[in-house]
Amino acid sequence: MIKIRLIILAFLQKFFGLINKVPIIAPLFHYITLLFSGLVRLNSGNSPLINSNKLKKQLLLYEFEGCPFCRLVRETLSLLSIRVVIYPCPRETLKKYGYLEKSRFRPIVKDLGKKVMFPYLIDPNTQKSMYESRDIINYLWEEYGKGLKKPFLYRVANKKLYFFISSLFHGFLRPLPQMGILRTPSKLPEKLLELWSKEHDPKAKRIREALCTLEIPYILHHGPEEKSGTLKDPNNGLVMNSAEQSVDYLFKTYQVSATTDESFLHYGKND
Ligand SMILES: N[C@@H](CCC(=O)N[C@@H](CS)C(=O)NCC(=O)O)C(=O)O
Repeated sequence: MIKIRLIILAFLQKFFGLINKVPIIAPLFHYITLLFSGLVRLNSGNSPLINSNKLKKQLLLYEFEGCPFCRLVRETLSLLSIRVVIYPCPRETLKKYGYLEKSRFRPIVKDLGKKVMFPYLIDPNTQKSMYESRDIINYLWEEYGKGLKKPFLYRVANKKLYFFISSLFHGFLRPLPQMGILRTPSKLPEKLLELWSKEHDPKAKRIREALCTLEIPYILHHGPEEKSGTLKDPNNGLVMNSAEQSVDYLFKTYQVSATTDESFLHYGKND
């Protein structure tokens, strides 16, 4: 069963890799797959419930875009409208689980929590830190969402069976290494970039994938101050509203060498 999934993923990786090189078709392909990756999750994380941007200290989340468990946590942050600093930890290789050597932020998680597993949340307001997506979600509701009603679609999307099915699509729809799966060596910007994002929004997801692949830390906002998909880079005084333009800018400005390129056929837990 797992082997079949990996063969399908490797096929899609090749196929999408080819499509991604065709200038007219590529943007359409991105739009459709990004749109479906939100729909498959029932646009969970849409319609913010509160605005807790007034939090004394910002939460910190170590995660990566290609990880379905991390998505669960971001959906909840988006729904509760909690601002968070994202430290992207894409994989260095598909071959080994929990591997780190050159990663920018993975070593921090290993030092702090003793495991290389994602998502990992730190809340400096309560001095709490934790692994396990379900524990993190429960914590966020308990700490920041008390008394608020969970929307129906959010509840369905969080059911274990539904999560299992949707996480298959998560990989099938966005299978390329530079979609927040494998790292690309980059320059570390001096100041944190800022992104306004609703979790299901295709534009915002495309930009998050690029920031993740490049291991660029950023403040993830969910508030109404800017439209979802707005990226600000205070290092160059730039504000961008287009996903294509932002992704292009990020790779041109910060990439220093090639993205790790591996086939899902080499995926293993630790070989
Ligand atoms: N039960 C954990 C599972 C977390 C998990 O397996 N995360 C994977 C990514 S999807 C991971 O950290 N893999 C190690 C790696 O990517 O090297 C949760 O719900 O958070």
